Amino acid sequence: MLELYNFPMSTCSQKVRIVLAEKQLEWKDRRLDSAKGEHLTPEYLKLNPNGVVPTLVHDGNPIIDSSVICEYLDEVFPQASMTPPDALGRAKMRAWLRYIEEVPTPSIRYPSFNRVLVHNLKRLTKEQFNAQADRRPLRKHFYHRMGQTGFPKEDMDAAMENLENTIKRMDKALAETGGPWIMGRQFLLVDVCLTPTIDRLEDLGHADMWERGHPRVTEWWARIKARPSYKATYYPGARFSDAYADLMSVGQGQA
Ligand SMILES: N[C@@H](CCC(=O)N[C@@H](CS)C(=O)NCC(=O)O)C(=O)O
Repeated sequence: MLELYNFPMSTCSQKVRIVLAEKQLEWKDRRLDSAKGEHLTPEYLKLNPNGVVPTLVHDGNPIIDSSVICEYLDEVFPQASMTPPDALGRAKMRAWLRYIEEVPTPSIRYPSFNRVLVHNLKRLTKEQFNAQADRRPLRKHFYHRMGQTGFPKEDMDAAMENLENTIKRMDKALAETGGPWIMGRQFLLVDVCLTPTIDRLEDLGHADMWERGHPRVTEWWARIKARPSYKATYYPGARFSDAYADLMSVGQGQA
């Protein structure tokens, strides 16, 4: 049995949901409520000591870290493989996965928190906020830096520059390989793992980052959205614009 502990709107959870949908696997949706801190309970921390989602539990065995989970699923369920058949291709794809973990995945948190998620923390007292931050095994200092008013401009600027660079890198790769996917003809885990960042940017109103000047990324994005796995992953309530329509209509803020 496959169980996925996840949040509907978490970009890391969305990577894994895309893979599950691509492979048409049956899985139990263990949806957690982040506002209630359900990812920080002693029971959940036994599965994932980092106190983050997603966690896949396969026949009782917990597997953590979204890219690791994606690779695990692709190895154990080889149908519709999203891994190159040759060692060189696999090395190139893994280099992309490391880049995604190092650059766009952390960067997208800044506009996400400043535009939307920080609002959930504003109504807490200072003491309540500190307690919320301090109980996070991996993100304590990240939450303290954000505080209850959001990340400073220099952090936002650095994050947006990293995201611009990711889009440029995608465009270059699509030009070099000829597409239709990032590494060429095969739809791979690199395409999967880039999708939640691009979706979040679009959700936050930043589609102009590729629509102005990166037509290859625009076309890639249209192809991603045409796949049934996109619709399965982004069900109603899985995007900020569904869940926080009020916040999304009040202008761009710092993001
Ligand atoms: N490296 C981890 C990172 C997971 C992660 O940061 N998850 C976020 C949601 S996208 C989370 O659970 N955050 C919890 C929090 O902010 O308290 C992975 O790829 O699975």
